[in-house]
Amino acid sequence: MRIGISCYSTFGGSGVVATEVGKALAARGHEVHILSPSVPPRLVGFEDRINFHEVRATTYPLFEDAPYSIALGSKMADVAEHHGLEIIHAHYAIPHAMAALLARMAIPGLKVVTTLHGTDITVVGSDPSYLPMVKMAIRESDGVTAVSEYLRDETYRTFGVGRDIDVIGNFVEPPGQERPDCRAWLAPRATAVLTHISNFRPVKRVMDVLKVFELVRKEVPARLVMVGDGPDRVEAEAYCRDRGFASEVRFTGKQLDIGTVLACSDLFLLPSATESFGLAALEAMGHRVPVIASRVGGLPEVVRHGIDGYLEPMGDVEAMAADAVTLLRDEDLRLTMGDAARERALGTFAEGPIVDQYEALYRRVLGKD
Ligand code: GMT
Repeated sequence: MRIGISCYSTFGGSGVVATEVGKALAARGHEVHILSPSVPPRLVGFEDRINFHEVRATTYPLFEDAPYSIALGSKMADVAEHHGLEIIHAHYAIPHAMAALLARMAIPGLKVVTTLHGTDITVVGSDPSYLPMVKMAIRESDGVTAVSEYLRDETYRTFGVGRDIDVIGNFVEPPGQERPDCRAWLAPRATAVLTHISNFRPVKRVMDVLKVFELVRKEVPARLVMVGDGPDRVEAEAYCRDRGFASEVRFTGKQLDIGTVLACSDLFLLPSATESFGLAALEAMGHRVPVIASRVGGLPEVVRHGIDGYLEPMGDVEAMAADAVTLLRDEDLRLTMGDAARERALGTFAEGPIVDQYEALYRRVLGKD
């Protein structure tokens, strides 16, 4: 098949999933064209059957903002026409799904599959300034997927659309074996390493990560590694300085090689306000790292409370810290949970079966079943 994939190029789950799906499809022999404002972080290296198309919205003095959605629709139509695309797979509804529907109007026969990732439904998509168009895009796409049952149900509840939505989760690959041992860079000997990875947006509640760590460090020698960047980083760094534990927290900024950090981590913290799936948690689990997270959104579909980690009410930093201390004081329990987490991540959420589901959906919308 010849497939166009549209996604954001910023660090974030939807771009990661889109790029990894594209790479997996190309490895299976499909021709893949990725359309994005710049090269997505996971699209490193030259790979056969993967093509990248930069989307640029030309500006004009009349425009207050260059109309990116129109430029994206135009690029989709152009690539579809000249490379014979059969499908555009839009990752994150706004504005990729609407742009793909415009391209479909320009190129008869082109099909549109939309994957809903999270805040395109739960936060931004339900805002009245976007809701009618998100609803239309969900209704009119030839296929729609959501990354969890929670997100599918939220979509039905918020938009009242009466159509089938396939649930296809995020996935991970088995971690590569060759990694530098970074534990000595992160923490002194016999000190636990807690890790958080996100884009530091309010929905991630990075201040809760710090509050959990602040309680844990009183009980167990520990270091915290904060990977990523975003609007709440300045406040987070200031908090660590003000509370006198800045030297125990390492802010790494955005990192491509999260595998190396996870391979040196004992626990992963994800106290989000909402999380449609929680790809970062799944990646931690793939590295045998138990997860302590909020019991919100799709996280209970990923992390099994008491088996792969712990789920606590959102904002309950005391409970999360108590869980962390329990695990850090009981190495056998932590290793057992780490093994269970890895088995779940690489079993239920392995790349192969998940990409099979996307392929089957493409065939279905193309009538190739
Ligand atoms: O940052 C992004 O690219 C999208 C982001 C979001 O806020 O929608 O992440 C979502 O998509 C990921 C991949 O499907 C999920 O694993 C994340 O849970 C989800 N984030 C939220 O729901 C907050």
